[in-house]
Amino acid sequence: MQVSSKQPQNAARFYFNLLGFLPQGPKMIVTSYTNASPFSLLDAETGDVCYTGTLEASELDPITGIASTKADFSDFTVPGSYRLSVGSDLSPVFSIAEHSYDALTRDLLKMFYFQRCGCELKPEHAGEFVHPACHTQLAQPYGTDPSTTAPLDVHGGWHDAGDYGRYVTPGALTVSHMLYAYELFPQKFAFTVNIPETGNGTPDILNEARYELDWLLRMQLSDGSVYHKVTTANHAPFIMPQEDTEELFLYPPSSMAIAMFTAVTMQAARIFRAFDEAYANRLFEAGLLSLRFLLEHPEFIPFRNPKDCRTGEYGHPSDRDQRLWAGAEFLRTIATGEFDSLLPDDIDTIREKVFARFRGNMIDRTVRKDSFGWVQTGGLALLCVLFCPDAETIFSTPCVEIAKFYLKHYADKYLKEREESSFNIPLAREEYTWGSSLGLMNKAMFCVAAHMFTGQDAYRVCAYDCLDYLLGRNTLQFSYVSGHGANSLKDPHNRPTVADGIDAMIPGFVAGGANCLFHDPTAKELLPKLGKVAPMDCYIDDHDCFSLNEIAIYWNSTALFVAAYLM
Ligand code: 9MR
Ligand code: ZN
Repeated sequence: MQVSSKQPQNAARFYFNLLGFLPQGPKMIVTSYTNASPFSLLDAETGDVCYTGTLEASELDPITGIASTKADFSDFTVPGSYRLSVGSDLSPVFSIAEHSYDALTRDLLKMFYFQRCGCELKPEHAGEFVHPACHTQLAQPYGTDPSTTAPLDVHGGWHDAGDYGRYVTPGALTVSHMLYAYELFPQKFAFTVNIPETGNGTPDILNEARYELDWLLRMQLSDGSVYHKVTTANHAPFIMPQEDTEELFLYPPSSMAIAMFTAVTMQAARIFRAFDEAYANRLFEAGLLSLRFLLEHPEFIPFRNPKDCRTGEYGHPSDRDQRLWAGAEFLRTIATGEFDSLLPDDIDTIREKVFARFRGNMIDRTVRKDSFGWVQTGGLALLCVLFCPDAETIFSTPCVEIAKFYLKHYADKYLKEREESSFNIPLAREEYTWGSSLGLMNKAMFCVAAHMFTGQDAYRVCAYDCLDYLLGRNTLQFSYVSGHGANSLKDPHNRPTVADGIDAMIPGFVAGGANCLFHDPTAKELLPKLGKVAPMDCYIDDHDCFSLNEIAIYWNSTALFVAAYLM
């Protein structure tokens, strides 16, 4: 458990991004002063005053449980080491530096390598965090008889989170976050992260995404449907992955899994085309097969855990969000013309049907357009439409207008929420729930999209603010990213971390974050005892608290998207 602050008890408190600031980024530190006092920025070495300003007074905020003030020195851009001085109080030293987020971005990507299943993690790539290949046993389709139905080889992919399950919907989602990051700002991904494929001519972000895509392809059935997940019946205890040798089951297809598989294979086909044409064709054909299945099965195929299965459910009462996204990716990818030789004779009928449904879901207000999560994927459809060359021809002018409307509508809503927050972050009380890091990074991603699309700086600033929170500008003065920031995630709910006997935590893992809804027994018992009642305080760095301190691939991929854009 780790919640302590380096600052003395009675002194004023300073809440800031523990990784430091970028010269071109906004710069704001929250202080526990409550008056509109003057503040100054001091050179940490010489003590010289470099900048002066006045704190913005604020009132007690029920989300943070404190009254606080903001010191904004965004227009000061000189790299160096500084302290903030208010009254007789001095903040700890912090930096303004060009490369403040470079290592962070690399580690956020490298995390996925450590989640790899079905291959040995070797010392030359994994350092001390090695393990032999895991979960290589064949998997039995759930409810089938092994004497008549042969078990299948579905090795590979990433462990979803702190558990060893592999689930199609969050897997496809995470890959898409990575692919969009690459597709929208490829210039940011020239760096490598020392994985087995490094140096093969393909950027490492795509190499890593491909590890999951290969597994997704194994999860597809010959009729185009896709298994919802492959897991043991129960979560393993805290053991290393290679020790988890219980029987693996393939749980039945859901229309969410099929639609998300379709969407991500269509998107990946478009992006991998420049690097490996044969692979792109394979992805396209797999996507087309699943698309056909969706068209022939317009009904919702839900997924519920059978009674004897206790691993993650990733259920959802509708598949319209997923179908919207799948339709968008299909329409965009076929319009590139690059897969013309693979198109079937009835492509015009297929395109017409897909477009009609895409349009219906676009107009449907109940299908959310701002979400990049596994429950709702409408935000991905929005990215697909907005950043598509020749969008109006492919998606029709009214649909593009709808996408533009929602982009502005939600991004402006987040700006307003940020404006009203004493810590400058667009996170409402009810959003301090399981995976609040995703809630916040989702909004930051949306702001990145709005900034790219409109060029308006306020959206970029809001995205920085969200990252500042994740990296320490919160009431706990805690960085939710392991290995980044003086006070950072050390004891996550992550089986290998608990079982490996190594003291150090692998850098670059994002914790689920503050959650005031008491979703696990330890959190329920300890949070009130520790006096943590304000939503932003509701967090403990303890691996027992799975609803606060688990790690997950989609918490990393959203943070990766944001950090890479802003770095
Ligand atoms: O991230 C998921 C969170 O939004 C849900 O509230 C929670 C309970 O259904 O499940 C989380 O997902 C977990 C999944 O079910 C199994 N692997 C670990 C995931 C992260 O906690
Ligand atoms: Zn494994």
